[in-house]
Amino acid sequence: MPAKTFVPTLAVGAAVSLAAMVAWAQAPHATTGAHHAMMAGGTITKAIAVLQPTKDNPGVSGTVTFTQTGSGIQVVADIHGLTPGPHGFHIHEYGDPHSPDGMSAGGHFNPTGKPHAGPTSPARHVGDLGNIEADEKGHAKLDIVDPALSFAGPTSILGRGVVVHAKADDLKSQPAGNAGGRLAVGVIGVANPGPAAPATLPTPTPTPATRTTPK
Ligand SMILES: [Cu+2]
Repeated sequence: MPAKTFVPTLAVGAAVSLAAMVAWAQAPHATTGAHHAMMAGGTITKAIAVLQPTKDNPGVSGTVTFTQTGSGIQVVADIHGLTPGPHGFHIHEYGDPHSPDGMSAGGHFNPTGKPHAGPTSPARHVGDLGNIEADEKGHAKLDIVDPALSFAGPTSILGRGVVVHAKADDLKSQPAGNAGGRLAVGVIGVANPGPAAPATLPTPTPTPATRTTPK
C-alpha cells in the first residue's frame, strides 16, 4: 500500500506548491510594481540627461529629456548659462563626464559609421543634433523629434553622453563641426516617470552610533 498513498501525497504537495507560486506571482510587490511602471511592457519610453558643467564653465546647467513618440524620439532641451548664439549640441559615444574638460565623453555617437552633418541630413551621425540657440540671457530651448534616435538596438542612446559646445556646429566640418570645447556633459539615463522629486528632501533621522570598542 505505500506506493498507492505516496503518489496522491506527492500530487497534493505539488498542487499546494503551484498554488503558492501563482499567489506570489499575482500579489503586488512593491519593488517589481515600480519597475513595471518605469518600463511598461518592458519598453523604455523616456530618458533624461542632467547637464554638468565642465571645469571652466561653472555657470552652464540644464536638462535634456528624450521621449519616445510614433515618429521618433522627441528631444526637449532647456539650458542656461550660455553665451548668446548657436552652440553645437550632440550625443557623444560615452556617458562619461569624469574628465574636467568633458573629453571623456568621446567623439560623436556614430554607430552607423556616417560622416558628420546636420540633423536633417540623410547621412549623419546618430548623435548629430545640430545646434541650440541661446537668447541674449544665455537661455537655450530646443524641441525636436528625431527619427534617427532610439532606445533599443545599436542606435540606442541610453547610457550615452549629451554635450553642449562653446561654438556653433557648422554641420559639415569633419568629424565634429568645429564646435570647439565642451561646456557641459550629461549622461542619458532612464527617466523616472513618477511625480517630480520634492524640492526639499526630508531630513534623515540620524541613527545613534553604536560603540563597539571598549573605553
Ligand atoms: Cu559634440
